[in-house]
This record gives sequence, structure tokens and C-alpha cells, in this order.
Amino acid sequence: MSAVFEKTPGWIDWLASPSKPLYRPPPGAVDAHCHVFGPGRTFPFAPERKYTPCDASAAQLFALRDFLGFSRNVIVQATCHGADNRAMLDALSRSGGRAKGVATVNDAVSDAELAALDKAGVRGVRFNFVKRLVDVLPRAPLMEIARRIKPLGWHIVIYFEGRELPELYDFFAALPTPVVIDHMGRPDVTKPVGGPEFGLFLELMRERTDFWSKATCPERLSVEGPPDYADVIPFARRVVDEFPDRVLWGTDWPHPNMTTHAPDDGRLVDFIPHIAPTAGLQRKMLVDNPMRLYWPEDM
Ligand code: 0GY
Repeated sequence: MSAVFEKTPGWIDWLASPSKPLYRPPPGAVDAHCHVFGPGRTFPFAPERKYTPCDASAAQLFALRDFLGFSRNVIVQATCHGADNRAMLDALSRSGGRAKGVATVNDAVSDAELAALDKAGVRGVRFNFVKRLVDVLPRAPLMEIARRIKPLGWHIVIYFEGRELPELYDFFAALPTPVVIDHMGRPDVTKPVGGPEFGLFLELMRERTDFWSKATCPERLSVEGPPDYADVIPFARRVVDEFPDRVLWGTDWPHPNMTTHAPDDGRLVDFIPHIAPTAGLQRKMLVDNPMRLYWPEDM
């Protein structure tokens, strides 16, 4: 069935037949950063969206999970759906308890709606500061949302560009809940790992010991590109080495807004041992850490 929405021109669809990874994740591994899109006919994209994706359904996500050797997903609300979380919630309801969610809410959300999201498996909200994805968000309502979700035991997922961190640092450091940073704060990987830009991100992680980072998105951060994304490895290694108990990993399927290539999810899984070289580190990043954050009841 064709989608009712026209994709953004130049949109690169996700790869329908990824390669089988050579690396086998440990039993119980969690893909802690992925999305669902639509299907647009059932779950229309938000009027305020900055891009229109191809469809990427829950069934397709769960088939990929099994193919790659993962057990669970954390489904992060994508900006193309705005604060309409229905596609993500539908995916949670179809997962048999094997997916948890991160929602987008605005300050008009009611306590009853927050409670319903919690019951459905949502464990956090996402604040997005990437200017090509969202209009600038005023900080006071975000802080109010943060205050309101804290009693639920949720966390906040933040997405921003590394070059913007100096301006955002104090706001982040003042957030009252645990925080998960998307994609290592999107460093410019042409700059040194030991330089001031990545250094500020590391400083934030050190200052707030309840902050976590996803060592994700080599396909998005790399300048060298596939298949090895080698220029991203030193950054991800640094995060895994210094924060082994606060690092997560995910595919980022279905890879929104890729303009250079369609990432091969099998090769992305093969990236894992390059950034987490021991079985112990892999187990923390893929199983223990995401389970502690998203499924503490199952530990
Ligand atoms: C990602 C990255 C991107 C998009 C979104 O919510 C989104 O639209 O997160 C991006 O374009 O960099 O994590 O999926």
C-alpha cells in the first residue's frame, strides 16, 4: 500500500536486506535507539515536521531486531511525528513487552496522559535541540515538563549538535532527572577527541553522574563514511572506556535524513566490537545498562 505522504526529495530509504552481522550480540541485547515512522496512512506525520520519511513499521523493526540478534528495543519518538506518540505507542503495544518508549510531549500534557504513557511503557521524554529538526524550544516549559516527569522515575533524552553545547550546558546541568545524550552529543569527528568540543561533553558526563550517553550513529557522524566509519571509533571508544556503566547502543533504524548512503544495519552491529572490545564491556553496553534504565523490573 502506498504512503499518503510524499517523501522529502532525496530521502534515502532504509536498506530492506541488510547483511547478517558477523558479531553476535550477547543474549538479551537491547537496541536502545530506533524509531518507527507511520505507516503514514495509519499514523499521519505531524504538520509541523521538517521532513517526511518513508514508512518504517513496528513489524519491520521487530523483524530487524530478530535478524540482527537483539532481544529488545527502545523506540524513540521521531520529530516527524511531533508530539503525537500514537505510532510509537502502537509499536510498544505490539512488542509483547520487548519494547519501551521515549515520548515527545508539550507542556499542555495532562497528568492523566503522562500516567497513560507510563502504563504503555514510556520511560522518558525527548528534548530536541537540532535546528534542522525542530523549531527552537523555549527552556522554561521544558524545565516544567522535566519537573513533572521526575516523580514517574523517567529520564530525559537530549539531542543536540556538539558545537551548540557551550550555550546549552547550564540548562542541561540543571535538569532534575537522569539524562540520556543522543549520539555522544554529535561531535565533529574531524576535531580531536582530546579537544575542547568533545571535552565539554565529557565534562558534562563527569559533572552529572546520572547522565548516560548513546555511543551511536557512526553512519551519521562519520566523514570517512562506510563501511568502517573509522573516524568515529576513537570517540565511541572514549565514551565506552570512561563511562562503561552509563553507555547505551542502538541502530538508529530506519536512519532518518541520511543524505549519503543507506546504512547497512548488519555492518553497524559489526561496529560494536570496535568500540567495546571486550565481552564484559559489550555486555554492559548492550544488556546490563539498558536493562537497568528501561527494564529494572526484569533484572
Ligand atoms: C536520529 C537522528 C535524526 C532524526 C531524529 O527525531 C528525529 O527526527 O532523531 C537526525 O536527523 O539526525 O537520532 O534519528
